[in-house]
Formats: sequence, C-alpha cells, structure tokens
Amino acid sequence: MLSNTQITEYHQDGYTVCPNFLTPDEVAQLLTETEKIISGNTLASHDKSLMEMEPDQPSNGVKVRRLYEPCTHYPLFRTLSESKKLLDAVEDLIGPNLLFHYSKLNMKPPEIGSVVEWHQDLSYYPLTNRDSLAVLFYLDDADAENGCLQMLPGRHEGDLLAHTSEGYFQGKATEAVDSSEAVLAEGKAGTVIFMHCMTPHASITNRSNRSRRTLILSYRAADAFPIYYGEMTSHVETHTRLVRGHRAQMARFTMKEFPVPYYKERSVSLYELQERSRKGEIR
Ligand SMILES: O=C(O)CCC(=O)C(=O)O
Repeated sequence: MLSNTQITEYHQDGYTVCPNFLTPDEVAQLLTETEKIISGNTLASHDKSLMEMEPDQPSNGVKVRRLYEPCTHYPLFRTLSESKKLLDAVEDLIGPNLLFHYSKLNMKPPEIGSVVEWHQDLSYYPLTNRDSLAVLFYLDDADAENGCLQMLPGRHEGDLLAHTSEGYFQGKATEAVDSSEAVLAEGKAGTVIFMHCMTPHASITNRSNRSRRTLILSYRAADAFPIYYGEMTSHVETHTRLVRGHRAQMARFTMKEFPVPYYKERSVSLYELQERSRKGEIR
C-alpha cells in the first residue's frame, strides 16, 4: 500500500519514488536470475527473441541492452508482477481492476548503456483512457553518472508532445523538451518508481563503470483499451493478462482525440526505433 503522500505526489507530479520497496534479498534473486538468462549470449550469437544486445561492441561482446518480456518468459518475474504488495500499490493509483500490460529489463551496462531520449509511454500505445503506468524497479544503485531516470514533473496532464515527423512515429519527442526542468530520480537498488503513462522521461548513456539495471512493468486499468490496432499493438497485447479484479465489459473514454502512432515498420524496441529516427531513416 502506498501512503497518502505518495498517492498525492503521483497525481500531482506524474510519478512517485518509493525507496526500499524491494528487500536486498529480492533484488539479489532477480539479479541472479538475470545473470543466468543472459549468460553465454554474445553480440554475434544470442537469442533475438529474448534479448537485444548493445550494438556498439565487438562481436564476442556480452553486453545486453534489454531482456524482452521477462514477466512472460520467467516465473520469478511473473510472480513479482502478480505479487500482492505491488498490485496493492498499483490499485492505489489506477483502481481495482488491473491488466498487466508488458515488461522489459533495461540493462544499461557500464560505459556503454544506450541513451533513452525524451518520450511519453502512451505515445507508443494509445489507450481509451490514461489510467496506465510503468513501475520501474532499480536493481542497482542509480544516479546521474550511470543514467538514472529523468522525468518532467507535472507534465502528465496536458496534451501529448509531438512524437511524429513526416507522418511517421519516431519513438521520441520531436518537439523541444526543456530538460532544465527535469528531475533526476536517483535511488538505491530496491527503489521503485511509479510513473504515469503521460510523464515525459529519458535517461542518458551510462558513463560509469557500474551497471544500471532497471526492470519495468506496465499496468493499466482493465477498461483502458487500445484505440489503434497496428502490428505493434497486436504484438504487445499478447502479453496482456488480468491480474486483479474483473475484465471490463465497457471501454472508458476520457479523451476526445489522441495522436495515432504510424510505425513505418515493425521495430524490436524503443532503442532501435530512436536510433533509426536519429539517422533520419523514418520518413
Ligand atoms: O531505462 C530507462 O532509463 C528508461 C526506459 C524507458 O523509458 C523505456 O524503456 O521505455
């Protein structure tokens, strides 16, 4: 359960940070499992259906950029996604009927970990309402040096920033973001951030010699339905499951209109999409 202060903070700022949400033992178990999953994979030879490697390393390099959908593939992560403590907190923020939406583990390895440019999650998968959030679990101490999350407080209420250019979704804000307003969410391993789906966020390259592994689970209210069934939506929806309460019989609409993300082609991740956008390939 979250405190009233945390709930108020989430609604006012678009996020709340909870130190010590996971015990050191829980963090250690998740990291041991992660090491087991990635062991033996290299840039030249890895299971592309389960993970993405950092591209800028030798072919025998072992630095993983992201694990795809850990809560679908591995029981330890799935159990966490359905744990009472976590669902109680999510319920405090978006109500009693909850869909698990998707998961990923961003590895941000030392001295290489890729940048994440400013974006709002709802731009990727527009829903009929905004009761959707990401839960970010720091599995390492995260700070400015190793690329902790940065967010723009209080910017979750308005319109979506532009994420499109030349008619195609770019996976990142295509209008200027004033990062002088950004708040760095530093935290020890075990810290959890509950972040609204409209909160603009980003993180820089990992410049340190320490990892910054962050597990991200997304949830939404059961009456929040995708408004646009492109190929990307159909793919992500296969991971969606009811984790608390009842399946909705009615979709709840709270917005008159919302930008549609036309993906130029299927992309495996935000990293790849943002890279292609930087190279001017999405047009
Ligand atoms: O790992 C991060 O710093 C942010 C990740 C993120 O925004 C995402 O994967 O959508």
